[in-house]
Amino acid sequence: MRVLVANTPNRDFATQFPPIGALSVLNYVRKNSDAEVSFYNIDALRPSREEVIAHIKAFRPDVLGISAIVSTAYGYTRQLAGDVRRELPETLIVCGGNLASAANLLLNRAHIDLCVPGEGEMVFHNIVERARTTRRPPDFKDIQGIVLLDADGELFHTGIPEQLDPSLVWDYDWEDLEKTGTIWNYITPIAKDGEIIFPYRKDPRSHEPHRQGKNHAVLNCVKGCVARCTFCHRSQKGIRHIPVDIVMQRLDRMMEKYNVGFVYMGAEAFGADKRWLDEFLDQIALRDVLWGAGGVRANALTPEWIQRMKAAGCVNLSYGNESGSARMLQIIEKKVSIEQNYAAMKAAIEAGFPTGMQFVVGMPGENEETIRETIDYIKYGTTLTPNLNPDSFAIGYAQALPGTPLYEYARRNGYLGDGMDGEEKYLLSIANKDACDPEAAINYTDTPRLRWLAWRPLMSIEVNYHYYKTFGKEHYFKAMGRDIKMLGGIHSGVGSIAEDVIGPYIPLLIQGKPLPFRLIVPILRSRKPGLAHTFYPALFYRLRHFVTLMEFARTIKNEGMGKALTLGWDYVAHRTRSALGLRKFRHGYVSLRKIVEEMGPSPDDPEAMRPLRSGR
Ligand code: B12
Repeated sequence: MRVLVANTPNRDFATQFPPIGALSVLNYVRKNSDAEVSFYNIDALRPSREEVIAHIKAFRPDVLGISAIVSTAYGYTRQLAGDVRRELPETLIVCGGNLASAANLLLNRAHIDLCVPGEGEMVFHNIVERARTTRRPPDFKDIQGIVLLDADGELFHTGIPEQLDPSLVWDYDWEDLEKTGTIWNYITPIAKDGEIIFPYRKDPRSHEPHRQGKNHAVLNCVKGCVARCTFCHRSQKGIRHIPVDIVMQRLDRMMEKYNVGFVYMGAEAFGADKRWLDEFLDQIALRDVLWGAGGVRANALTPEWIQRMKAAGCVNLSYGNESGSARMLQIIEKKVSIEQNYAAMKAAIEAGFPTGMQFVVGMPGENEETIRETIDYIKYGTTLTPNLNPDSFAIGYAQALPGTPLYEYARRNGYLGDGMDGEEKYLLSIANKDACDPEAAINYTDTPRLRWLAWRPLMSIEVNYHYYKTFGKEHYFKAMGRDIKMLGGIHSGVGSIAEDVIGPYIPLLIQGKPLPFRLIVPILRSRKPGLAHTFYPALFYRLRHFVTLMEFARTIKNEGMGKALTLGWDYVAHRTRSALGLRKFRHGYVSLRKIVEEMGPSPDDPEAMRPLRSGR
């Protein structure tokens, strides 16, 4: 029995977050059967379409498992499954990962035989065992955790199986990455071009002699989350903390075998369980590694816990701030108050962490006032200390993904077109699209698209100028010059023009001097014209009332007069509608999940889709 698991390439370059979902499923089958298993790291290797098919044909899998952990991988998954269906008709094609929540499309339109929307280890093992005798999807109906088309072609959900005990979660073998020659994409030197990477370089401990030459890696320790934000998708219920002794065994092996001395906690709700955190901090402190924690909830850690984390080697933490508006935090069902959002930033910055901020704008209900509240919050968070970069915040537009209330809101309000055709067209339109790319995003607000597009540059203009006014011109440009390379990492935009446009002038910035004004034209002509307001904060602040007009001009330049006029008409139509009091968003500021639930079950949905639509 030959089993191949492959992942999908997301974004322009491979992530450094190891494909732990795929590897855990693979390792579970290896440990519980005599099947010959192999991993194909398409995300890291970035092979061409022809090379992918040649690789899979050479392996001749009986079962191919596609690990599609983001729903923006629909396009790639459909293409891959189509190629395999054509070349290897005997192979059973299974799709796992978060995309599997779009089972109606995958099974009816994308050549997938079986979808595994939840935790895959046990389910995939059962599938592999059953595939020894049959490849007909209806013959898998008694195996829990699968969505398939039954003998009548009807969608059938076989039920949600038990989840793994926390001690068995993410039991993967790094050697599977060694075998694919991709391990050094995930175990990386702590220094790049002679500079220790962000955020570790901000902590003096990272420069201690005994840490030089050590490697960095992701350490996974907490699966799931305590919250259910309405734009966020996860198909598994609740939160599980991997027992600390197991986490430490895994860390010890990484330190011993791969010379790891720096780790980033791969968690979506780090610090939610204080008894676990207490033991974790004691144990990790003994290992003298430096580490960062992502996915911390703003109401999870007191300043005392943050100080303890710092003492145990933590150099940074990051929150899902999402919004500076209490009303939008309701819509998002963040279960965090605006006061907690403010206090969280204060606690992290006062601990000396270079904590940046992350936001989602454009959820239903967002308007000029809520954007203003978020601008004020970012101004607060980025000027708590002069040591941060004015640009240390990221803004993504709300992106509807299957299995989230936002997706159901979009679907039920006609934003995704009709039926499966509409859904497929939408998923193909966001194929490999980032939330920070508004072009692929849908405007769910009552604000005209031109103004909605202008919100993000307006936020940067206001926040940059506030920093500039707070700490002064010289400090502003020094911070820009100091972090230009670091910014390359965070805001790939700056990195891209750093070399060819402003490169020679970085020394000027480092002296606290502005860029020559003549550079504004090449920057505006570059791939990231929006960076002009980063380097000319005072000028763009004075021009802030024309930011919508600038979006109009940018649309003419990038997409032509036709598209710009369409947006112009949309602007007039929106303003007329709101002048007449005709609003799309006619709900109170309550959880979007509640708003969708009040719409009742969607009439045209097969029963089997219900658990997938509602997510966890
Ligand atoms: C690292 C990461 C990234 C990396 C890399 C992703 C990658 N590897 O390709 C980067 C930064 C590129 C990224 C990008 C995005 N990400 Co991201 N990312 C993550 C993060 C933090 C870890 C990913 C991971 O590997 N998790 C481990 C998971 C997959 O393991 P697991 O749950 O145990 O896996 C189980 C099941 O999924 C299943 N399974 C998995 N594979 C397989 C295979 C088979 C055959 C079977 C049977 C089962 C199976 O069994 C596994 C074991 O139990 C997750 C959050 C999280 N902690 O999961 C978000 C997450 C995956 N990302 C998310 C999103 C939304 C995005 C973006 C779309 C956001 C955006 N629009 O900009 C972009 C992609 C944009 C694009 N261009 O396509 C969402 C996905 C939701 C969804 N339905 O799509 C997540 C879940 C965060 C969230 N909660 O919202 N991301």
